[in-house]
Amino acid sequence: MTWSASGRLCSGCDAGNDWCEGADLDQMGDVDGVDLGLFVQEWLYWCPYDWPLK
Ligand SMILES: [Ca+2]
Repeated sequence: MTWSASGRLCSGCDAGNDWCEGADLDQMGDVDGVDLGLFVQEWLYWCPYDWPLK
């Protein structure tokens, strides 16, 4: 994975554009390696922490 070294994938994310349609997972205003890490982390869980399922 080299995404984190490539810098921002997208910027200008805010509540007005639904945080780049949900891609800006940490809602910091841009889509970068941090968001990719969060995405992978959630994807690896059997059940993501924000899902209401038990
Ligand atoms: Ca982000």
